[in-house]
Amino acid sequence: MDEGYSGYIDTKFKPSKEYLIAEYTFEPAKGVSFEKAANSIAGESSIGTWTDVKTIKDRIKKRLRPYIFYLDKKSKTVKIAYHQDLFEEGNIPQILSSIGGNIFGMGVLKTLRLEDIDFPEKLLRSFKGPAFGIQGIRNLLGVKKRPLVGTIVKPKVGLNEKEHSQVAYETWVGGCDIVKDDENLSSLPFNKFKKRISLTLKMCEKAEKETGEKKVYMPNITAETFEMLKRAKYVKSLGGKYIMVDIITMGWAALQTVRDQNFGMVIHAHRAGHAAFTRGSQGYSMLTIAKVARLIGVDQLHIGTAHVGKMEGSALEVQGIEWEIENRFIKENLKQHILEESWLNIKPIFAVASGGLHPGSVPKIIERMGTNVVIQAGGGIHGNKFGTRGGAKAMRDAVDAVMKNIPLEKYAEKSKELKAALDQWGLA
Ligand code: CAP
Ligand code: MG
Repeated sequence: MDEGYSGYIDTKFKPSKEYLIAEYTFEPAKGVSFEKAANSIAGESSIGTWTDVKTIKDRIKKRLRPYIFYLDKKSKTVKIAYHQDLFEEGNIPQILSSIGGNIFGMGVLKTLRLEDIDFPEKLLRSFKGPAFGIQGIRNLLGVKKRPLVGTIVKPKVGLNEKEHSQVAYETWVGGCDIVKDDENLSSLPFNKFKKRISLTLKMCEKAEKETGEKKVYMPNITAETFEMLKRAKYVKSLGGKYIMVDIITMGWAALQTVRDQNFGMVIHAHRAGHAAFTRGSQGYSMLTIAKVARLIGVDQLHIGTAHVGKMEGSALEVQGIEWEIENRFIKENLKQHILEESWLNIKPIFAVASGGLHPGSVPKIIERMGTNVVIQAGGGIHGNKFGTRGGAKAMRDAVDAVMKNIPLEKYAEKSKELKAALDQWGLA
């Protein structure tokens, strides 16, 4: 068995621009050699199967055979070049079914992780990428340099539409730029989508008038695809500028559809469930998820907090992802399993740091993630002893303090809300 998967190793091969490169780390199953396992990955994700088939042609072998051109047993890494003709342009599900599909279930592997994908120009140009990206969002909000400040209405679910809109209003007037729904709030018996959106967008307008600042609301439109499009259209009809989606649970095809029909709105990407793929040594890396999301065209994406907040993800890993999504040209970094990539016309997107953050987290977030970041706090705002408005003010004060290079404790002498937050949760 398995004689079909062989002969793909060629460490002298130098992939031309017509090849997609995938980097994997893996551990073979007991008794299986590293080379055998690598051949199986390469074969099953392209033209091979477990035995030689009589239907294979020389022309297929010649043009479409994969090349394992890099193997390193110590770091358990291989790089495989796949000819671009193996992939359909503009079709993420097909690409991932090929290089990130069956191979995850193969008996010859104990673990497998798709670390990164370097897309060839032809494939890259077949995707739209983000409509707005970092600069588009900064223009929309009129915020030039500082990080954007956001909140998630809390409790996650439970508030009715009116309560929801009121909490949103309080955070905007307190100092937040952005208010978003939580990932599990869609249209529920006690909080219906249409009513929530219309009330909250009205409050957004009111807050804009009162503060003289631009404010945005990110309604979670996640649902079945046709329903999602209806919801997006509704948001647009009421003057909304943003939509939010749960990119993992909705699926890549649905995300492509929403990007195609975004009605000119910014797309905020929540990644709930990503860790089912990205945690540990089996699955896709978060870097891979982030690259696919940028390619399809989300404008901002949750990538973690660089070990400051409540979610898993080392500072180094999160920084690597941030570098990838914020730049046009990425240099290879073997140690971090980051491949070279040229993003060409695909715009850079905003990193969203969220999960367990509070005002005391802000200095470290900015130190580790820079100023091109959306800093979001749910509990860290609505848990402030001065309530939601005070909590939002504390968060904005923390960002302003860091931008002015003033230590938070000092800034807190003139901000009772910030002081309360620091007393409650300390400095990260
Ligand atoms: C944050 C959050 C986000 C997480 C997701 C939550 O709330 O709304 O969904 O940030 O994680 O429900 O936990 P808090 P990630 O500010 O109250 O923690 O951004 O890592 O995908
Ligand atoms: Mg959430």
